[in-house]
Amino acid sequence: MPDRFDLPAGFRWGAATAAYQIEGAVEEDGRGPSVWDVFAARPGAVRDGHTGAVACDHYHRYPEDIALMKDLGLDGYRFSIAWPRILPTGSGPVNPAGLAFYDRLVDALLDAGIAPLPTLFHWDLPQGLEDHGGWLNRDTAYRFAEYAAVVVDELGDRIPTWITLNEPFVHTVFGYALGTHAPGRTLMFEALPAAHQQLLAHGLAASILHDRGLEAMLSNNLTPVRPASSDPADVAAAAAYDTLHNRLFTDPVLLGRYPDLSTLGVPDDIYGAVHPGDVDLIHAPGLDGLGLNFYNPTRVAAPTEPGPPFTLVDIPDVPHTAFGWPVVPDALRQLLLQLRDSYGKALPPITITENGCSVTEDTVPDQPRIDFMASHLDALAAAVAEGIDIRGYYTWSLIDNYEWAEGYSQRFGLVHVDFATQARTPKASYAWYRDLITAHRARNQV
Ligand code: IFM
Repeated sequence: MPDRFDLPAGFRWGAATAAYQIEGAVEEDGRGPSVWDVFAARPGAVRDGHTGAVACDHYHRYPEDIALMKDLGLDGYRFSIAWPRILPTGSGPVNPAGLAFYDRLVDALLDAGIAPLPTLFHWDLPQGLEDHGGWLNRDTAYRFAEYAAVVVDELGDRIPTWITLNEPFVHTVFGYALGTHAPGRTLMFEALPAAHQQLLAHGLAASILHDRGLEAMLSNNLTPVRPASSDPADVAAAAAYDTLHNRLFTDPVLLGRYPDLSTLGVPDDIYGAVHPGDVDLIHAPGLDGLGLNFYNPTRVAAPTEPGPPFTLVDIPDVPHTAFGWPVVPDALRQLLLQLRDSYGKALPPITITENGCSVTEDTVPDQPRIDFMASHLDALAAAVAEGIDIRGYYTWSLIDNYEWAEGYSQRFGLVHVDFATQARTPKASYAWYRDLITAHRARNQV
């Protein structure tokens, strides 16, 4: 395959997963319950009552999965560490068996020549902390810092770069505002202290990483927001949604201040959650890299009924994924340019830490996924040509896995998983990605 994607020589090719979505073994080796174990057991919470109890059984099958990664030629693998494996109730005594699993995983990755890129929190909060309010309790940020120190002291000798949090927007809004994800709270805007507390946790953990000479990244799911029309009401609604989805999670980290939240009707101190000095704790450590998870742009109109000051509307006349998400690859390029315009010199190098699509009934032929990845890599190369510093691309996901409230119905993997037998079968996209990586290496002689 010719290397049509003009990306820099040191560009890092990767794939991503997350603990609860692949590991299974939820009661093994001393792991404590997470909010997702509890939420998924609630009748009606997850499609078809699916849980992550077994998932891809990666906890036992990680050698096979690393062999697939090696064959694929990955430079890096993004995974997450399950907090309840390390500290089963969220704080207190460390569970050595939990740490030992990640020791084995990291060593096996390094043996395979694959750089581990861990995320410290990808939504599986220990239920013991949720019982005390979860991310609505400021204390959780400090418990996260303790957990981060334990993990980093164990694995930091082998891993230079860490992601603190995955998608605090999605965790806050789906988990605490709308209740469609764990922990299932329906607080609407009063959920936003959970956002602040996660950002505080990020800042505290970033300082811990820097104190040990390691790099800190944060992975946000960002979306370019388009008004449905040029009507000033739609334009104002789009600005409000942009504040909620994007700026609330990026401005404090990169600029050291929260955006004006009055358009959301949220007080400046986020219902008393923001204490003096917090924003400094979030901003001062600095960010060594921004992890960008990109799936789709968002079209926004003025609200038609009382409630949030915006309505999300579909984007017509574009293809949609099995999930119903609009496919607009150039929106990735536009988002990257917008980030540069908004943050200028404060914008650190970017790594795409997730990008991919679900194809519901796919097995091995998965041309829509190849088309999705190819078109987004074209957009990425265009952004690089316009001067944006992009260091790597981690596709979501290496293997089909547990797609949260959708259970196992949405398949995002380059590798098909038969959840009855756990058989792994590489899809057409796997071969395509392997050839792309090989061609990029050949062209750059690395
Ligand atoms: O599966 C999720 C992942 O956990 C976080 N980012 C989006 C993916 C697809 O929905």
